[in-house]
Amino acid sequence: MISKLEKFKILGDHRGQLIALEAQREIPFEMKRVFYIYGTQEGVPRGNHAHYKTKQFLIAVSGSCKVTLDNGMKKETFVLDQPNIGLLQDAMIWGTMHDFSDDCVLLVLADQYYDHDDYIRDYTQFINELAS
Ligand code: T46
Repeated sequence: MISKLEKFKILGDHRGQLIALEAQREIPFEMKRVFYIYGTQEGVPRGNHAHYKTKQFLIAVSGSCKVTLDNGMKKETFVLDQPNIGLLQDAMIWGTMHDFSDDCVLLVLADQYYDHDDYIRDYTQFINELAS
């Protein structure tokens, strides 16, 4: 199994819903960076890369999208369609985010600061790195 969907507790009451995510509890690492993707174009995927070191936790806090993870041997596609569901993308896992709904806001929590050199953007290089 490359990863699995994690379900968070919803702390709701008559005023609405609230979800709390804490480092080393719901999120299996210390967070250093948060970014979010929205206003995506129909049929245009994002990602298509792996990271040497960075672990990421992905949550569609609005709308839905799919995430395909690939460990070089097999691929699994996950549907993120509820704000109380998250998915870990570990280091050295190729990830592609696709099939975004118009209203999708994809929140990403990461354990590393942004580093251009942490990216593997070429799939053949990714496979070679796994083998080395
Ligand atoms: C991922 C998917 C879901 C920064 O300056 N800081 C950042 O933290 C990030 C993530 C990006 N950028 C800059 C780098 C590019 O000039 O923002 C621009 C777009 O980034 P990128 O082409 O990497 O966007 P995506 O959607 O292909 O990938 C991003 C993340 O990089 C990636 O880790 O999983 O979102």
